[in-house]
Amino acid sequence: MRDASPQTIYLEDYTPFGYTVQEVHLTFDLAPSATRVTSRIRFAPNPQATDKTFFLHGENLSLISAKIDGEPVTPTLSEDGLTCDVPNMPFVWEAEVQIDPAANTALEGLYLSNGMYCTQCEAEGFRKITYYPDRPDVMSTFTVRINGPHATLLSNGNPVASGEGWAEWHDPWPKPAYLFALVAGELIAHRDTFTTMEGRKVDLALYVRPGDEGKCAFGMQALKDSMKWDEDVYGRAYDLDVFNIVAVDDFNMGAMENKGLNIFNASAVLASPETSTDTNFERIEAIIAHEYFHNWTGNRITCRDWFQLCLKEGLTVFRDSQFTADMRSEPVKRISDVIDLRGRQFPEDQGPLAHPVRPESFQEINNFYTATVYEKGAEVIRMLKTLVGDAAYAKALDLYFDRHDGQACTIEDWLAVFAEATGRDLAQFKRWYSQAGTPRVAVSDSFENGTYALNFTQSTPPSATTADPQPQVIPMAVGLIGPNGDEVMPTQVLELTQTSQTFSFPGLAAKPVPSILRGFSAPIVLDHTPDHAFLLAHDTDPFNRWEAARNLARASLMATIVKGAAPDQAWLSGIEKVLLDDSLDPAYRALMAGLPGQSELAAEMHRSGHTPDPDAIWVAVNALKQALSDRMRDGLSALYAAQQVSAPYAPDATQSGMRALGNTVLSLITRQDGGDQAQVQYDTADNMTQQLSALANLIRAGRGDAALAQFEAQWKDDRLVMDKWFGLQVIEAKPDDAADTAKALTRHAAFNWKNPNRFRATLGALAGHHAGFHAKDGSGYTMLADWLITLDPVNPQTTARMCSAFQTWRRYDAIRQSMIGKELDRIAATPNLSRDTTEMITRIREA
Ligand code: B3K
Ligand code: ZN
Repeated sequence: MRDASPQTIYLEDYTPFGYTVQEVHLTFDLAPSATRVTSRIRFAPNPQATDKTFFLHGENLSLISAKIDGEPVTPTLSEDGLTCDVPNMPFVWEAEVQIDPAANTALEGLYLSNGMYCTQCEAEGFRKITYYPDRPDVMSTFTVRINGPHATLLSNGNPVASGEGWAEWHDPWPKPAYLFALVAGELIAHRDTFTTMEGRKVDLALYVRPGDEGKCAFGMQALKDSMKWDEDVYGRAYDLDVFNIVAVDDFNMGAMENKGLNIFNASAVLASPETSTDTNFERIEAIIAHEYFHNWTGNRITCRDWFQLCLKEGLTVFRDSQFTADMRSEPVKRISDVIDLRGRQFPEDQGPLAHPVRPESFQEINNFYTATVYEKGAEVIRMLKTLVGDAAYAKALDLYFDRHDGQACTIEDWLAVFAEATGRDLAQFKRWYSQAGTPRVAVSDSFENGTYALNFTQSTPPSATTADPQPQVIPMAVGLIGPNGDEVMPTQVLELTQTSQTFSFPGLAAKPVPSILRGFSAPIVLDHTPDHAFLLAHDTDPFNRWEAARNLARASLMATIVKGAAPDQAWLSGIEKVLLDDSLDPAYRALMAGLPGQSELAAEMHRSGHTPDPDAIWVAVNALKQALSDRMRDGLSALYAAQQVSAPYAPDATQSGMRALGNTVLSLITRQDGGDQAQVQYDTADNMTQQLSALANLIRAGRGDAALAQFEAQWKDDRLVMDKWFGLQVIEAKPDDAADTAKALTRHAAFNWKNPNRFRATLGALAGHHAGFHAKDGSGYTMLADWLITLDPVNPQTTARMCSAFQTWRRYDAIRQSMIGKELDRIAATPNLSRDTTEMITRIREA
């Protein structure tokens, strides 16, 4: 429902709640449209708080009865909660409410997904379950009784007792309500055990719907690997007798770290070689690790308020990226993370939705689970680690866990342990948490009398939330390479703190070529044009070698788009060499051959004073791929054959790297043979990585119809595979056909738009198809706006998230801007638009 005047919440207004909660008892009597929730909560006045207003959040609840210390009371009800007179001493609050899980399409609170009850409480969903101080700084133990006729009845913590039609759970670790969870349904458990370094035997279970039993083994192994890794690397052991994961079909995001009962989008946990790609396997491993790592960074130590979200999310993303780097390849993981950062976080930081890693105000907190909070938040921690060093990082983390276990903390608490462990003053570093925008660093150099000098000038453009950005602390990892290609100075981390700074390197025989921002040591844009071809050939830093290839490709594409130049020979010959270099990891070689995203090229054009033309970008990208294919024509078959794996399928780094390179080469072959090899791969594939890639090539070659029909017939009963079928047709459509293809798919019998995975697979694919979404006739814009308007009353959270497709609208020409502006106006004018979507559209329109 539209809030007449949506309220803005400010970080600076934080005050503690007037009461502490000592104990929560909940009883659920489950019924699809009339679930009864009875709560018994022990409150006590909070000595830390001056405001003693007793306000409990509550939304869409029917209050049946309320009592204080056993006596009926009549609270004052409002749309968002209740107030009540309470004694100035400890008391017991009891309430009974009725809720309607079957009508809950927003997938927040308690809802039904294919007949299974499940919950999503972060950030503010618990208030849709019962009246409660639904804020992360109110922590309590929970005891939960579930009455329902289901085989599986789960909640947080340890099982206490159960019988026919009921189960009781107790979570001994105090937690905020956002970590509460309940699941009830007819589920099958895939079981295992893990013994912690403290000798505690933990029963593990992955609960799935019947039919999905065969897709559990990989997720379970990933869980055990994560548990072991957190012990080995961070010294953190698990702390309950059981750890349960449940897969659900209808879920707004990837997964949720509820204490002892993680709930996962089925797409983020179920995997089998036939139905999942290597990329799916890697993502699943990372998400399982991420949610598991939250047990310490998020659950044992949580956030004081939602402005501190990056305290748990930035740190946990950083930890899961360390895990993936350890499990697989560090350079490949780093490159993939930077591609993702540039693809999702940079546009956010450089557009109307820019906000600091720790925002200072919001209307709807769900709109701030962003790439900035998560991914830039993780980059900030990576920089901190680079600056203080590994040993000091470990010491600071130990101090953090010791000092703050069981608390709800702030970024100030986090930085204080680093300041204390290292003696550093982090006042300037803290700007990374308060300033929005991507810093740009320009580089110039000189060489005189054997001394090489590098000058760095940093600047951050003003943004919606940061009018006057100040210089930040930028760890700049730099190496120097001599003219003969040998490294003359291994990596050193220079610390930039001022607007302009010069660093000198004496004693050099000749002017070196600098390799700057090695390992992408800070989330910035570097303005520097060294000899990229030289660095591509000689850089010892794998990230910067990849970056050199990227820079060459970007320059080549820009020259084609702006001046009609032919593809750059330096890129073509450099990449050919890399692709044929068997001494390099195949996964790395596949990444080297990748091109910058089309949206990234549009941003680059806009920045350099050109109006991006999505069609011209599309044409240039295809011309460069064609040129590489033509150049390598004779060697492609052998290179492809060398990547075929004869061993049984395994989703490990070695095999998936070979398949990644094999599929990169297949796309080059398709440009020569029109899809013959792709057809062979499609017909013989025994795993989804190769089947899907072959299908993509066939569509691109204009001969995908038969394979698409075969694929649909083969996989019509597997909803996760069918999401791929929906998405791929849009992703691979020619720009002029993208919106029509998406439209036709929305008329398909299997297009269940209320399922977020299917909605995202289809409409998200359209939004991600740069030239298709920005088709000249505006069909992409209208199509997306129509569906956002349709989805908003049903699922505001997923709608609001997808509004970001419009965030870059000011880059484009006047006609496109006017078409998008009209769509934004149309969405904004929709009656009863949700608070989530209203906030997003307002911020985007203000650009
Ligand atoms: N903490 C959850 C995200 C909740 C999103 C709420 N809109 C998953 C995660 O980051 O691990
Ligand atoms: Zn998280």
